[in-house]
Amino acid sequence: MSTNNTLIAVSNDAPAGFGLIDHTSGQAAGKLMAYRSFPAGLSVSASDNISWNLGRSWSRKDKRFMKLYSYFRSSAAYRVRIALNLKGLDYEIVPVHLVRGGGENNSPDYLEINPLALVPALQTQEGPLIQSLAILEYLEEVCPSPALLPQDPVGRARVRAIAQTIASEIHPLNNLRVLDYLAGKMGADESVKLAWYSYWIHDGLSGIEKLLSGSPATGNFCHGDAPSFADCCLVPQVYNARRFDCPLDAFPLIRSIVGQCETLPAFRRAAPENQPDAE
Ligand SMILES: N[C@@H](CCC(=O)N[C@@H](CS)C(=O)NCC(=O)O)C(=O)O
Repeated sequence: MSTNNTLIAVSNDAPAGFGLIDHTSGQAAGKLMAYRSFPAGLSVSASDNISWNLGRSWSRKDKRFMKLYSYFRSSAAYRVRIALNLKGLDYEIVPVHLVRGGGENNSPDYLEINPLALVPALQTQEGPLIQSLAILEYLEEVCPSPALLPQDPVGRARVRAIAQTIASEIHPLNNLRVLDYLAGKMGADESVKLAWYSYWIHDGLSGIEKLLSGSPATGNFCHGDAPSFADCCLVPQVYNARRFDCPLDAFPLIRSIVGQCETLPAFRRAAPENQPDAE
């Protein structure tokens, strides 16, 4: 596959310091990780080993490049972990415990990264990015392949609508701070809290099941036969539902799509139980 004028983040095994690509041979160490637009005149092959140092090197060795502030059970962080894995990007997990000591997300150090005291945050060379859907959009722009949005505008709108339905209509109602407020300030006991949780999961996933079953665009995944932003959001939401024993019998299509996603290593590696901070 020849990819004219396209290049490349970097490099698993690059030697210390990155040399410029030899434009004639295309030789350097490493493996294709991501694409960036590149000045005209360069032609490289996706199978070439390349590293890149034009002032904005991306390196697997240089873990300062991308750090994901994450909590293993955070479904918003889980979305980003899936997208990073699907795109084959390397990153370092920085665990932020949401419960211990009143929540490390409330520490002054973390508030410098995300003043909203929420995970995830993605630290890039350009600074920290927050809000999982904004981070997904960023990743799609800096690393368009493999695409997590369809090519056509209607398809893109549909995928974003499913992702936003999960991220905006379901997840915020069941976030930790909301549950803590219910229990603390509103005096809800554990059973009321669980009833609240289950109700909003059921209500939200009912809507998603309708969106999926009512559209010929649904395939093995939420949109067609490849994973998209929608699947990055659906799988963590279903993980939350299972964690709190919310019944999923009424959602056969959701269960089938999640099953399909879970066959992919990118999804499995992103799962809470496979995180370095899993408990
Ligand atoms: N809209 C945000 C939501 C982020 C969010 O709510 N994160 C949760 C974990 S899933 C969190 O940090 N909760 C801490 C808290 O509620 O105090 C996003 O998509 O990034």
